[in-house]
Amino acid sequence: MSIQTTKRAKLIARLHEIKALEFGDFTLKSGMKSPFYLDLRKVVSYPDLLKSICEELYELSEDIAYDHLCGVPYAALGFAAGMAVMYEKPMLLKRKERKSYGTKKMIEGVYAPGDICLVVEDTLTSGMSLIETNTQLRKSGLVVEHALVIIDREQGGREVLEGDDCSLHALFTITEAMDSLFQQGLVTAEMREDVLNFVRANKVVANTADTEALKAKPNLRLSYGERIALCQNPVSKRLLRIAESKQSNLIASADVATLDELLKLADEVGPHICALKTHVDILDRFTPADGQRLRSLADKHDFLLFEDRKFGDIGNTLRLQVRGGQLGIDKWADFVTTHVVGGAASVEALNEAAPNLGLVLIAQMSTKDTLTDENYTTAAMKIATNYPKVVMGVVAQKRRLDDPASLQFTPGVNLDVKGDGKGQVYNTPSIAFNEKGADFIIVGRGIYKADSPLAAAIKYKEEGWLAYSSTLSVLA
Ligand code: 5BU
Repeated sequence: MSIQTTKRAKLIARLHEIKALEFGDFTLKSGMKSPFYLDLRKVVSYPDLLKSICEELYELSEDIAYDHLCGVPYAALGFAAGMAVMYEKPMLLKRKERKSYGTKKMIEGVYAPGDICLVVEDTLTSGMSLIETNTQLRKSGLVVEHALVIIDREQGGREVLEGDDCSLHALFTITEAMDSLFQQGLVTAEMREDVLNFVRANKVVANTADTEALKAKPNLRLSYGERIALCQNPVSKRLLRIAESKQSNLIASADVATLDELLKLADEVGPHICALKTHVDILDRFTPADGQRLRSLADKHDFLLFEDRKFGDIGNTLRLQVRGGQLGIDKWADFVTTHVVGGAASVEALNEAAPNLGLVLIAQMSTKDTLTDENYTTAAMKIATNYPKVVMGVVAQKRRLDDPASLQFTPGVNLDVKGDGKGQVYNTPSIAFNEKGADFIIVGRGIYKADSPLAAAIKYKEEGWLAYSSTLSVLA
């Protein structure tokens, strides 16, 4: 056994000894029964152990360049502070309470925009609290690309973090911890199996090992979290991560006439949406600098920017349109719509010109006499699935491809009216999810024309989430 292995084995044995890792019959906060209980907060009472863990975490981070350390409050504060003192690394403190939109800072400490922050967490389950910390740090101008955790419970958090562009470095996975305890004679084979079966059966999101199994069950309606692992497009992963953490599948379509109205609406409904859809060519004024103002709001409230540009031209023109012009779409948008009337070549051309933009193909329109017939829609959806790294999915009114890695965006959603007298056909969120196969609903006038856009956004968010939740299959 190498020195390295011995050190790690001792560490896990000591965690077991102080009952930071306990086995038995536990009832979790959710009411669920668990055969083990993990509480690394106890470690602060054992300086020797705290020190060894900090040493190990530091070794794990040796190849990562960073300016600051930040522990996810509260459990990981001791570890981040320990590393900061032992290795003379500056630390930042993230406040736990939500900002009440005053001047109260969420991040304490001295830093400059663009500084790199390494995040430290004790245990990783769903990854949601880590993501909340990452989001706050990023909103404050810091760059977050890596996270250190002591124990990864292997319940899918790694994939959730991937969707947040954050690489995970774990000291132990729960499998490694259980194997080591078993080899040291500290747990029985049966106990090890119980724990591992429990974590496998209680995935928060699917992990990579489940990918093939999930693909083999195409008719299952998977959760946003589960689909993060299946999607190859990085913007899709981000969108799914936001949907899961904000419990919102609502995309507000901000078809207002002026830039001021757009910015106001974005700030108002921002906390309740996963993306803001724009048509910036209808605004009274817009430059790429205004795109950056939108970007700041998107970062502040954690939503993506979806420019509904509906490209549809030959490759050379597409390239000029996406990169040039007065709008500078590729400088600020996260994803865009494109018609595929020009064939797969248009997808390739757009991707070549703007490789970081997610593409959503218009497979079917919501108007009553649309020309997107069955053949066209099927062909468009085929192109979508042929380019999984580049294409996020389709705009459509009916799901025809059961590929959980491909997202369906459904406009034409309104709770109050059936049409607009100009061809638009409306359905409710419930019909969009239950009958049309939507993954994300797009609501325009239902929100920005409402007396209170904020109240309307909350209503559509709640209806959308309820409708989506009712269509979920439980991951076996
Ligand atoms: P509404 O106000 O909720 O009707 O706005 C719907 C938005 O979705 C609007 O910006 C349209 O341009 C967009 N849309 C649509 O309604 N139907 C389609 O088939 C496509 C886009 Br593609």
